[in-house]
Amino acid sequence: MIQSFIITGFLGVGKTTMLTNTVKEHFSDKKVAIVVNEFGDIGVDGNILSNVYSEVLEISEGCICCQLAQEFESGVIEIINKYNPEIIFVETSGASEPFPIFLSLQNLGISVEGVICVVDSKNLDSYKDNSTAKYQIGGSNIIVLNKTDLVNNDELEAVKKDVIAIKEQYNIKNTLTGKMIFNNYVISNAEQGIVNKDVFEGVYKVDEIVGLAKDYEHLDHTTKDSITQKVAYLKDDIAFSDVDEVLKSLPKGIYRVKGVVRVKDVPNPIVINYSFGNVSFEELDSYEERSIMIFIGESIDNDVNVINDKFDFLNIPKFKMSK
Ligand SMILES: Nc1nc2c(ncn2[C@@H]2O[C@H](COP(=O)(O)OP(=O)(O)O)[C@@H](O)[C@H]2O)c(=O)[nH]1
Ligand SMILES: [Mg+2]
Repeated sequence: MIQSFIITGFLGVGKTTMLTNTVKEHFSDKKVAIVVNEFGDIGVDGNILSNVYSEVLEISEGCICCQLAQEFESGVIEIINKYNPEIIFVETSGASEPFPIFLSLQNLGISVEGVICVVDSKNLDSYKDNSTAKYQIGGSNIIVLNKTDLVNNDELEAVKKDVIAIKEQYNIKNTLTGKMIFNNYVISNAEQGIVNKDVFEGVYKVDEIVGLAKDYEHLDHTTKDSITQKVAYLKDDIAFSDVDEVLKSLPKGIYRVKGVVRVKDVPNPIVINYSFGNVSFEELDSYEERSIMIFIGESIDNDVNVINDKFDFLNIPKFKMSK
C-alpha cells in the first residue's frame, strides 16, 4: 500500500522548508513523490522543489480542499502510474484545510500515515485567529512547532499552550458518531522544518475513517476572513534594491509574498519568499517566465492598490475574471 503524509499549516510557516530539508534527509532510500497545492497563479514552490526531486505534481489556481478534489485525485493517479512511488507527500496550500485531502487520499486507497501541521512559533499570534488556521491544527495529528530559532523558551511554551487550546477546541470529530477522528496527537519542535524521523515512522498512523459523516461541514474560508492573493507582473530592468523597497513598504495586511524575479544586478533569477516581515532569497538556475510577485493576505485589495500606485514597475491587473 502506498503511504502518504499531508503537510498543512498556515501561509509561510515552513511547509516547503520541511519538505526539502526533512524529506530529503529521511527518505533518500525511498521513491518519493510530492504534490504541492500552490496558492497563487504560478507555482513558485514547484519551481524550487523540482530542482530537488524529479516528480512534483503541482496543482495551482484554487485550493484542493474546495473545488479541486477531482483534479487532485486524478493528478495523484497520474503520479502513481508514472512514477510508482512508495510515499507521497502532499503539501496543501496555506489557505486550505487538510481534511478533504485526507478523504481524497483514502478514496484512492492510499494509507495516510500522518497529518502534519506546521506552526510558525514566531508568528502564531498574528494568524491564530484565522479560522482556517484553527481548522488546520484541529485536523492534524502531528503538530510541528517550527521556527524555534526565532523564539525563546517562554515564548515557545506560550505557543505550545495556544496550540493545545486550539487543538482541543477544533479537534476534528466524526459528526455521525461524535467521536474524535484522531485518538491522539503529538507536538514536536523544529528549526528549518527539521524533525526527527520517528515523526514519520507510522507510530501515529491514522486509522481509516469508516462511515464518515456526509455532512462534514466544510468551512467556507473563501468568504470569512478570507485570504486573497494578487499577482503582479514586474517590468524588466529593475534592480534588486527595487524588490527590497517593495518588501520594506508592504502594508500590514499583506503578510506573505512569493515570487520569481529577474533583476539586472544579479545574474540568476531570484526566488522571493517573504512571510511576516522575514524574507529569504534563493537563486534559481533558470526561469523563463515573466518576473512575478504574488501578494497574499486577508482582504488585501486596498493594500495592493497602495503599493501598485507607489511602484511603477509593478503591474497588478485591477480585475480578475471570476471563476
Ligand atoms: N528563521 C527561520 N525561518 C524559517 C524556518 N522555516 C522556514 N523558514 C523561512 O520561512 C519562509 C517560508 O517558508 P516556506 O517553507 O516557504 O513556507 P510555506 O509557505 O509553509 O511552504 C522562508 O523564507 C523560509 O526560509 C525556521 O525554522 N526558522
Ligand atoms: Mg510552500
